[in-house]
Amino acid sequence: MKKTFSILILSALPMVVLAAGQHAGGHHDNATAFGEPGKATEVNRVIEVQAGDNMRYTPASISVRRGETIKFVVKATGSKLPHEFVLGDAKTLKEHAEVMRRYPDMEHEDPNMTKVAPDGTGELIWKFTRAGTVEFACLIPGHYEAGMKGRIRVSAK
Ligand SMILES: [Cu+2]
Repeated sequence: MKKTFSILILSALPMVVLAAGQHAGGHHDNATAFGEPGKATEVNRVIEVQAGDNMRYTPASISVRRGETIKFVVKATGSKLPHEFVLGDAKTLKEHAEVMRRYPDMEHEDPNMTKVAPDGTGELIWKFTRAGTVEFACLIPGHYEAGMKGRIRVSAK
């Protein structure tokens, strides 16, 4: 009995950690180390990203400048599968993918992501506030594991 209990606690832990990570921070509610939700009135550039049913993004490598607000227009080019475009750092995305895999029916909807129906289009406006590398991924179970991810290089200038 005691053993079962601790296993339950352990499997629930990643969700708690994720929830805490997403809702932490007072003033800038959704600000993260990899940026913050951008305003539609401040979009500097529109970047189109195709999400294919072959579990690949095109382009998979994107360059932006620190301070830029980008509107990502994500198009699912296959007609069979839904996809996502979730921004984050490598560690967080990996952990999030693990939770999604463990709880396949879990609905997630966060300010750093957009969901795309088969043949559909999703939009995400994001401001990059720090130089470095930001990753993006599709966290639908099986997609991330199949390599559905990409990289955004944020230059300091
Ligand atoms: Cu996908």
